Amino acid sequence: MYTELCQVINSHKNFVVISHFRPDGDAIGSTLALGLTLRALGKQVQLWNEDPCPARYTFLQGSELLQAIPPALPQEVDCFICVDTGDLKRIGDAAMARFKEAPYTVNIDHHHTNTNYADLNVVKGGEAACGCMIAELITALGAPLTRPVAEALYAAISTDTGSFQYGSTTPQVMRTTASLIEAGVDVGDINRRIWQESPMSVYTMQKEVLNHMVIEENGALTHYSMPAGKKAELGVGMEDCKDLVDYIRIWEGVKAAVIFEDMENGMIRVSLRSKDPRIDVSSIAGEHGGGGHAMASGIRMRGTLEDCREKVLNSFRRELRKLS
Ligand SMILES: [Mn+2]
Repeated sequence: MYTELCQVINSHKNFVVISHFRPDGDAIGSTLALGLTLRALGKQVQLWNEDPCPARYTFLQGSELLQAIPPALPQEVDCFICVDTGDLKRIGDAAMARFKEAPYTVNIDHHHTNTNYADLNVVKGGEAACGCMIAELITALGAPLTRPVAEALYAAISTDTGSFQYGSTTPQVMRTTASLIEAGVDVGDINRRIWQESPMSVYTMQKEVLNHMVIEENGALTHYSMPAGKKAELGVGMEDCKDLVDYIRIWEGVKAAVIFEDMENGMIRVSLRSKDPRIDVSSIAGEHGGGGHAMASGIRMRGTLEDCREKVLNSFRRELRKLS
C-alpha cells in the first residue's frame, strides 16, 4: 500500500504538508509526524494550516513550525501532501488554490468518503486514525520513530479513537500504539496534557450545552443548537466548541447525538454522532451534503438554524423509528 508513496517521497525534495482547517489531534499529529520524518530524511518541509495549532497540542515538538497559508506556492515546492482530509474543500480556499498549483499532489487519509482528489491517493477507509497510516508509512520508509514523532502519532491516534474507547481500536491500533510507547511516549503525561487540561471557557460552554440539550425519541436522540451570537455572549472561542457533541451523547439510552452551530456566515455546522452501529451517521450526513465516518460525521449546510435542524433531525427520526 505504501510502496508507491515511498517512491514519491524518495524522489521529491521540497514538501508542503497540510491538513484540514479547525485541526483536531489527528490532523495536527499526522501533519507533525510526517513533517518531522521528512526533515529527518533530509527533505525541505513546510507545515501549513488555515487555523493555528489548538493550545492543547502546542506541547508537541514541531507545532512551532506550523504556518498560515502563504499567498502563493513557493517555487521550490515539488510535492504537496494532504493528510487526514477526506475532501479538499476542508483545507480552505487559499490552500486549495496552492494545492492546484503544485507539480505533484498526495492524499493520505482514512475517511470512507474520501474523494481521491490528488495525483496519488493513499486512502484506507475505516482505519482508526490517519496517524496509524503515518506510523505504517514511517516503517515502510525505514525512517526512525523518534520520541517527538511518536508523541505526535500518539496524540493523533488517542484523539481519533476517543482515547481508545471507539470500536475502531483494533489489535493493530494497540500494536502501533505500543510501538509509540516503546519509542518513549510517557502515557500518563501525554494524556494529562491532551485530556485533563481543558480551559475554564470549556466549562462555561459545557454548562450551556447541558442546560439546553434537547432529548427526543424517548431518550434515543439528543441535540443542541448554538444560535448566532452565543459564543460572543458567553465569551468562548471556536476551540471551546470543538467536542460539544461529547457532552450530550454519554447518557444512558442515547443512540445518536447532534450539534447544530450557526457559523454566522450563512452556514450551519452539524456534528453527528452515533452510539448504535445500526445508525450510520455518514449516510445521514451524505443526504445533506456532508460526510465522515459511520459513527462520527459532519455537515456544513446553507440555511437557517431552524431549517437545517429540522431537515437533519427528520433523517435521524426516520432511522431511529426503523429500529423500534
Ligand atoms: Mn482523522
